Amino acid sequence: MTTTTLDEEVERSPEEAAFDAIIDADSRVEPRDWMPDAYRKTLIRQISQHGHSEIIGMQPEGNWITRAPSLKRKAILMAKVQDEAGHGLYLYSAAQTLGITRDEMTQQLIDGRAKYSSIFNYPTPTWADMGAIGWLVDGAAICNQVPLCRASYGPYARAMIRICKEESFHQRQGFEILLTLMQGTAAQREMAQDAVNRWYWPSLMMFGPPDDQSPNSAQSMAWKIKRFSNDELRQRFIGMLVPQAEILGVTLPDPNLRWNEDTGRWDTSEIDWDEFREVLSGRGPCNAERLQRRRDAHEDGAWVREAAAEYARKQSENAQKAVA
Ligand code: BYC
Repeated sequence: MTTTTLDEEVERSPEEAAFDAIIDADSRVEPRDWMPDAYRKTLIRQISQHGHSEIIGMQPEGNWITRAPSLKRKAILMAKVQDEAGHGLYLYSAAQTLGITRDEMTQQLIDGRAKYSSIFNYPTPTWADMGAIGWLVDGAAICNQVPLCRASYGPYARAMIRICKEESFHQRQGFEILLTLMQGTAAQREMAQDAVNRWYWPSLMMFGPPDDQSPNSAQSMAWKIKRFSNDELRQRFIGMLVPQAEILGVTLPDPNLRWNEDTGRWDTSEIDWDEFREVLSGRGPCNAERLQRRRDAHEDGAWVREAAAEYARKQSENAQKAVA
């Protein structure tokens, strides 16, 4: 972790020593504390990507708001998508405390320079996809994000607490959609199984590359931003899914999935990491569509930003006149 040799100890500045002490004590780093540039950079990278994922993540589900099968389903889906907008805003605010502006982050996203979660580059052709996203995608998000509530950077950790509470509701609503379909007609059961087949593997990819190919993990764990490795969390997620799949009556689409008593781990088929790399490099099924939609929304919203800026300018002009 932050263990140092005697030589390094001599070279450490008081600021560095104070930072290391916060990390060692499992305490929180706050915006005004000194922090290494690389720590700041890593947090900006992870938090902004996380925020972008929430914002782009509104699209696959937004696709179904007008077609939800009942008024109740529509109201629930609208609330969920609104929650995701809120998560994006908390995360952008947390990233802003590190010295990047919201405009810069937005620009990085719409220019295609910033990553967002691979999972949102897959299509949502049926209503059952809303169930599979809630159960699998939000389920994976919870596994990944609960440990982030203890991340060493205070504003990120605090944002994650509220986000996780809402993600639990999202996961349950997805489970309930699938349960309802699985108790329906043969066609509905088939639709639910088909959605699970399509979302299962991409949801496992959400945890990131295998540990031996994850360039950021070791340092992020030493800094206590990440508390568990990508593979550890992926294993935990599979362990959570297996009994839930049984209750639902769906089959997880991996013939090699079984608990290995000797290793104490789930044996699985090989994840298709080529597909993951393709999606990350912008060649997934919906990458172009998702980014274009985000760019269009940004352009369509230009008048709102201009009006808000003009209103703020007038307010400040009036305030200055009042003082004079
Ligand atoms: N997709 O060294 P690694 C949600 C990148 S939102 C895309 O392991 P790290 C929801 C990674 O960024 C879910 N890129 O990285 C929203 C890195 O590239 P750079 C989003 C990925 O950061 C709406 C490179 O691969 N959740 O749940 O240590 C509706 C090497 O990876 C992915 C978060 O963002 C991926 N799947 O670990 C419903 C959680 N995986 O940046 C639901 C916060 C890896 O070096 N983030 N990459 O160019 C994290 O926990 C970590 O950033 C990750 C990756 C575990 C994702």
